[in-house]
Amino acid sequence: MRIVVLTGGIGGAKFLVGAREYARRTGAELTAVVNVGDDVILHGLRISPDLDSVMYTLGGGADPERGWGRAGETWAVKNELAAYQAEPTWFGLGDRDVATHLVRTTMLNAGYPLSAVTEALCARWQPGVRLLPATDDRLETHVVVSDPEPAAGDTVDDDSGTGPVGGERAIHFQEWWIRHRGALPTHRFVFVGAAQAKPAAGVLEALAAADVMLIAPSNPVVSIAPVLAVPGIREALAGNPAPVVGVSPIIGDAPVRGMADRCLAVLGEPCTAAGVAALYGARRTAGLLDGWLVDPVDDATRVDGIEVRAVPLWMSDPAATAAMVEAAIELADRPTGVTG
Ligand code: FO1
Repeated sequence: MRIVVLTGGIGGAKFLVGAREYARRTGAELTAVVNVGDDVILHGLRISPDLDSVMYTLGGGADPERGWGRAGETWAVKNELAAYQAEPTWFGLGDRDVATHLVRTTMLNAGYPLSAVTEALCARWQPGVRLLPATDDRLETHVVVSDPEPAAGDTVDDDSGTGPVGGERAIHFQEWWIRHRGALPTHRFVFVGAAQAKPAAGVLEALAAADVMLIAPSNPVVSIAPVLAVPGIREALAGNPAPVVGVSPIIGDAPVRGMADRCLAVLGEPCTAAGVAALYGARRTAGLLDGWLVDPVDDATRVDGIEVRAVPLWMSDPAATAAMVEAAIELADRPTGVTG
């Protein structure tokens, strides 16, 4: 069986640990298509937070408390940059992590696409999952906010074409999240470069050959939407008759982790399992999903055209997460009683 997972963020990395366990047990082949909208160039280095979270987590090198960056990290580079007042000082680059960004940036500058760079980095980490960036092209998530106090180190970029108008400006997602903790008055998210981006090498082939496609319990607005914004990816999911099953990132009225509640509020969408399923939509009404896994606390969730099943969704350990994945595959195999 060939399984393709659309994923991003730290929740997505944890989900892949369970998916890998399931794949090892069943002999399935696992490919992850990973969000690059969080990517940013800082201090001359190309940083790919979601690819790195997945790579470090699956490779046993992630910091378990933070969820991002390396275990056993030290911060000499960060402190030295701060001593030079080199902005942005709100973004912390760990010493071990810097080595990854140096290798990535060197290879990109030499002309290798991000997909090839990722494969090279994974030769060290042996994640046991094929990791593909959604695109090899530049795609950055920017956030249009009410103009906060201008300050040194601001990273303004409004080349989205939908760009800021009077009293608004676009800032990089990392600035919105890390520097401002998502607390600025926020109007919309823009995936800069998405319209021109092409799926990375291997993405369309993996989706066409998939026996089941899973959407990880990642942030639907800033982790999964940028993947689907790459022209051709949504169409590839829809064009493969194999089932698509999503896993809710919301339990009750709160995200399993991260800032999905804030992002959904910006879109005016409810922070519920049903709300996120409706955002993805049912395949039979030109959306994506055949099936949707929710937590037992959301057992009452009903979405027209989507088969909903309840299983515990707390990713407390790899075995619990593998059980979630198994339930998703079972739902894909036997979607019964679809409503609507
Ligand atoms: N998150 C923070 O809250 N503060 C940081 O200084 C920070 C630095 C950082 C460096 C490299 C990296 O790969 C991730 C980093 N993150 C940091 C996490 C990141 O901002 C987000 O959690 C992800 O982009 C969301 O998936």
